Amino acid sequence: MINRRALLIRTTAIAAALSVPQYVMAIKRQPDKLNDENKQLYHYKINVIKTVKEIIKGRSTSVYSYGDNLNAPVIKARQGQAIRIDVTNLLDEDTTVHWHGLRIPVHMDGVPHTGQVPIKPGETFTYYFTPPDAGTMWYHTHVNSVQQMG
Ligand SMILES: [Cu+2]
Repeated sequence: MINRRALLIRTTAIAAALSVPQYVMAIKRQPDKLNDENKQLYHYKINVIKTVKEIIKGRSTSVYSYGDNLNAPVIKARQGQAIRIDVTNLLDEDTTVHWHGLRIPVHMDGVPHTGQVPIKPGETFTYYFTPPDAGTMWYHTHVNSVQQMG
C-alpha cells in the first residue's frame, strides 16, 4: 500500500520529468522566426486571402484566411522586444489586423479610421510594435468583421 507522502513524491517526479521536454522544445522554436538583418527583431509576413477550403468532407466553403492554412499562423514574440508584421491585403476589399489584448500604440492596433487607414486591396501595411505584456493573445480583422471573421 502506498502512503500519501510517497504518492506526492512520485507524482511530483513524474510531472517534472514531463515538463522538461516541453521547455526544451520552446527554446528550440525561438530562432526560426528571427529576421536575418536584425537578430533582435521578430519579423513575420502575412497574406490576407479569400480562398476555398474543404471544411466539411466533399463540400467547398469560401473562407477568409491569414495565409493559405485555414488556421492563422502563430506569431511568437518576446515581451519588451520589437516585432514587425507585414500584412498584405490580397482581398478585393479593405482590411486591417487588430492585435486583441495587446497594449500597443493606437496607430498599430488595426482599428480602421480611428488608428489607421484601412489596408487597400493589393497594399501591404507594416505593423511594428513592442509587446509590453506577456501572455497569449489573438488577432483578427477589424473591417467588415461579420463577414471577414464570420
Ligand atoms: Cu478583438
